[in-house]
Amino acid sequence: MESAIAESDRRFEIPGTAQVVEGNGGLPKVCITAPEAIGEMYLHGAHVTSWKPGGGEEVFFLSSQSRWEDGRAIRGGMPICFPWFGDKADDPEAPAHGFVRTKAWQLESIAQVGSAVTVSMFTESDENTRKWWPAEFRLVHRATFGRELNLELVVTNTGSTSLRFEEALHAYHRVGNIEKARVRGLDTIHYLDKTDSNRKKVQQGEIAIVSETDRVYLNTSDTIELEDPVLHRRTRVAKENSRTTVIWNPWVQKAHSLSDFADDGWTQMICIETSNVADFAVELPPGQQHTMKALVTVGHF
Ligand code: TA6
Repeated sequence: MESAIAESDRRFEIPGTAQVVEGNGGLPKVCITAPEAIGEMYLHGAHVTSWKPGGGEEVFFLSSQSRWEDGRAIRGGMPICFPWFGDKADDPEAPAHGFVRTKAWQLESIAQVGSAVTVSMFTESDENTRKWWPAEFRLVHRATFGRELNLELVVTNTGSTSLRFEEALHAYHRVGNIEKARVRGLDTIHYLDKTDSNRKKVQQGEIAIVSETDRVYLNTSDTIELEDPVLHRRTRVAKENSRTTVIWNPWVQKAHSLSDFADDGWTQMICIETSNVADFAVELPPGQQHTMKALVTVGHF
């Protein structure tokens, strides 16, 4: 009896470039070895866990203590938050950041596009999703692994009533030393400070991480720049159809409180999240589609 992974590989593999293999915890993943990039994407949560442009350094942080099991989110890489962000406003029992990051998605296609590879996965409303969220939807995550990482999150309202949802590409960027890194592109932007009862504040200048940082920057479509003098790397995140950016570092105590995160993990990561959350949740009429895009590029200095 052919395993589901072997069957999937037979259907979608591009010899020498993309395979479906067994990953951590026995979870299926797509492994990409394209001329311009190496990468990994799990069907569990349609979760990008690795991208190495030009075969060089890893761009994403992945927790050494992450869980790899159905019903749990992978810690690191790029989890997808949908259809709500953080805690569900009207249901404290609901899973944080929604339900699509903890479930198996289906592989739609793998395609070679020039010297890059595009992987497309989807998930849809079902009896489990309706328990938390009585809506009909189809969600596609399309990731193109090349010198750049091109990400699209496509929501289709397949029902007969309007949808209201939040979404985030909750990317964990790897840094050499968080205390030396700087984030630019949010100067003068208003933000909600989740470490201070969601008080509304204004960003002044670049961001330096000096304590637990958990901020939702509002009404901004600007490109974010992450400067890392330890890895001599400058990462840019440009976006489309996204009006909020979340910046997160758990620092010492919060890192210690997370069971799937090493105590010193906070020194090597920062989350930069292309999103539509809070007052910028998306309203989507029946039959309509919304596509949020992010383009990640990496330069060295
Ligand atoms: O994106 C920032 C945030 O919402 C923080 O509040 C923090 O909780 C983080 O996400 C991680 O959430 P998780 O549910 O993955 O532990």
